[in-house]
Amino acid sequence: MSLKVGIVGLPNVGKTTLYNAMTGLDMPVSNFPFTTIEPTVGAVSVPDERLDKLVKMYNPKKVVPASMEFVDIPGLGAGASKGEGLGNGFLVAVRESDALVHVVRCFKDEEVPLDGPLDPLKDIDSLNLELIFSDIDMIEKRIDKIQKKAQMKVDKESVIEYELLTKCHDFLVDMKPLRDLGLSKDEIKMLSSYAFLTLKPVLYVLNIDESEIGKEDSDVVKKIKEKAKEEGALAISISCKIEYEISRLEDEDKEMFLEELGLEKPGLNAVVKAAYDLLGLYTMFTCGDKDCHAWTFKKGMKAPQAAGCIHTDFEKGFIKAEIVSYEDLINAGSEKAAKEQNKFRLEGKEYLVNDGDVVHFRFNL
Ligand SMILES: Nc1nc2c(ncn2[C@@H]2O[C@H](COP(=O)(O)OP(=O)(O)O)[C@@H](O)[C@H]2O)c(=O)[nH]1
Ligand SMILES: [Mg+2]
Repeated sequence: MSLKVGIVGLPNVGKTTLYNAMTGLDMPVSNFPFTTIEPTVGAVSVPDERLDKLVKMYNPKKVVPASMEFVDIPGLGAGASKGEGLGNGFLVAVRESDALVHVVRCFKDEEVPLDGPLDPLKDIDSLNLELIFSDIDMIEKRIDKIQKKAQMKVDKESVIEYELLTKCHDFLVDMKPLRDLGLSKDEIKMLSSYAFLTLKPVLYVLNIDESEIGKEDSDVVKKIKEKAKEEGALAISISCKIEYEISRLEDEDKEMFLEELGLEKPGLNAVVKAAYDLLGLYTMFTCGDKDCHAWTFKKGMKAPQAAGCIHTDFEKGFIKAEIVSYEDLINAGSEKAAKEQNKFRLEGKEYLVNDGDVVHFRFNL
């Protein structure tokens, strides 16, 4: 599953700080806008308490968590859709992302330069506007091409496409993102080749002051969370700087620091989990005394396709899947006990794999 989450936001909001915290890498972070000059991709392990419990049960030699890719996409200042800042080259990186994490600056820090007064809601609009302009631009180019054909009703496809694009265009010029338009599944499928930027699922990461961690949300954070809800987007507030510091600590120190902050877990866990959900991803596990492995597959996949996420041969030669749900296995206490309680099932090609299924695929080559 090579799905990518693009990290976007205005300059100096903490994108690279968040990226470094998640990936464990150390890309340059500074107060200069456009410090990051190229999109960088990094793998991030998906935190999963279920895997931790399975590891306790199986005691394997090796543990492999599910992972997903995040891309630090710089250069999206106001005017990006017109080639300003680092230009619209970066819009390509946005286009190639399957979902977006939009980092919003809510922290006050005199030392980190800001373009005008701190105004997170305005910042959100200003970045979203660039994405809207880019989509409008793309639609207008396409409409120019097919308009004549559609109006003369040369073929049915161009008429349908023209009408759909016109509907999208009218919505965008009202400065609204396409994800709010309520398009049907079929319409979304028809539009998939355009990879519209405002149709991508979004998670707002509100980068708050460290003094606000664990406190009640500030008014502006509350407002953004409401706005996100209306848009069908998600929002999480964390301090990217503190998350970065947490990510660099050894386990023991980490726990102490989290306790001091009044946090149960790092805020990053929730960010990664939310991004995973945005992409419509599920996790299945393969377990044994050699290794415990969490695997990512797409919600709605049948057993052979899910098997293909482990190895293409598994899909080609799929015979059956031996399956126990995570809950049944944990409740039974061991694989042996779960088998004795008849909690293992044999499923065939039509089985829709569930989130948390512990699987063993039978295949032949
Ligand atoms: N006070 C504070 N500073 C931060 C925070 N996150 C990032 N910064 C600082 O803001 C500056 C820009 O951060 P960076 O991650 O490079 O932002 P980017 O331009 O969005 O990639 C750096 O000096 C960071 O140390 C935060 O949560 N609090
Ligand atoms: Mg950066």
